[in-house]
Amino acid sequence: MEDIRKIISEAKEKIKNANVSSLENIKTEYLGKNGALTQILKSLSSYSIEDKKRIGSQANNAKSAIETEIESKKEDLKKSFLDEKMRSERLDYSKSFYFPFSKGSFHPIIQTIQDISGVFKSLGFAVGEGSEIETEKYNFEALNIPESHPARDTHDTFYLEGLKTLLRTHTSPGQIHAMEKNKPPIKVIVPGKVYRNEASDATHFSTFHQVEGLAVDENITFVDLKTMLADFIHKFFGSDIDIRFRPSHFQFTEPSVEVDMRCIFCKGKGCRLCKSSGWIEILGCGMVHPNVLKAVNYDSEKYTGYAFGLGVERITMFKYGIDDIRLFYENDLRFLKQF
Ligand code: FA5
Repeated sequence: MEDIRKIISEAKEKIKNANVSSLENIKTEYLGKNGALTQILKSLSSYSIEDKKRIGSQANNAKSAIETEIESKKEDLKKSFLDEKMRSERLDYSKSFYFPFSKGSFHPIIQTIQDISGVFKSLGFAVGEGSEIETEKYNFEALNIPESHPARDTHDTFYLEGLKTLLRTHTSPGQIHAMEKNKPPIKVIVPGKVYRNEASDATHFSTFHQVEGLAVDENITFVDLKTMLADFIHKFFGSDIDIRFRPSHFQFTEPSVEVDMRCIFCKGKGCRLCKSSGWIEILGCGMVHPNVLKAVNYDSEKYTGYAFGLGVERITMFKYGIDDIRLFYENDLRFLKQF
């Protein structure tokens, strides 16, 4: 209880002195996945029922109090920003228009999706489309994540109120749609926007883009996946890029792997962006789990396949040396005009 009281007063003090970017960091520090309060809530299982109730309710009150403080600080910052903007950007209505008008351009993320799609097309993939609103069946069940499976908790899902639908948390439902609509052999990518109810930092955002990939045929092996991905990465970034394959876990692939790129910001020495590891994760992948093939009535004895999902924002950050994912979504023309 003493720890919780300390956390509240420390957080309030930090929020009082925060600016726009440090406010997000404070949110992550206290309320994020590994935040101070989240840690306390996670540790509750080791307490007696009485203590669990007492500490749990205090921790939840503290969480709401910090959230309220952050929201009210956000409003204050927004107001002082707008006041300042009004003062500094008085429009001169007497000025005439400048010709020619600027035509605008594609957003860097859309450009990257087009570039990524171009490379995959050259590797024999078709380009498919998915839907941002999905049902639990496609986002979870058909992907071998049954109801009440703990893997659902890691997805930080936005459910749509009153409906049995949600904002897709990854592009992997695209695998199921592609298999339902086609018979093997299949070789397709599905790019699109995904949503997660999670705190943002330099490499995480609550709305981001992924490119899903799926190949199903007879005799597809893990070697096909590995060589194809290495081929893609070298075609996209050039041959001197350093990547590593790291064992991982996804419910819908077995075995599963994540691919990291050596951090270009610190050249692998360790920095804020790569969380001192020298590597940044860009994609998850693996061999399609037999249960996923069975969910679409494919013969899992006859067919095998690989699947992957890569993070478009991370790839764009690497491509152009951008050190904060939030820049993509601030709509600052000084940033966007560089692309
Ligand atoms: C998935 O979403 C799996 N569906 C990927 C997959 C597909 C695995 C097919 C196996 C087979 P993950 O949550 O790790 O996995 O996200 C994949 C990639 O999206 C990450 O490697 C990262 O590049 C990017 N990513 C994940 N969370 C965020 C976020 N909050 N902000 C920006 N990019 C993110």
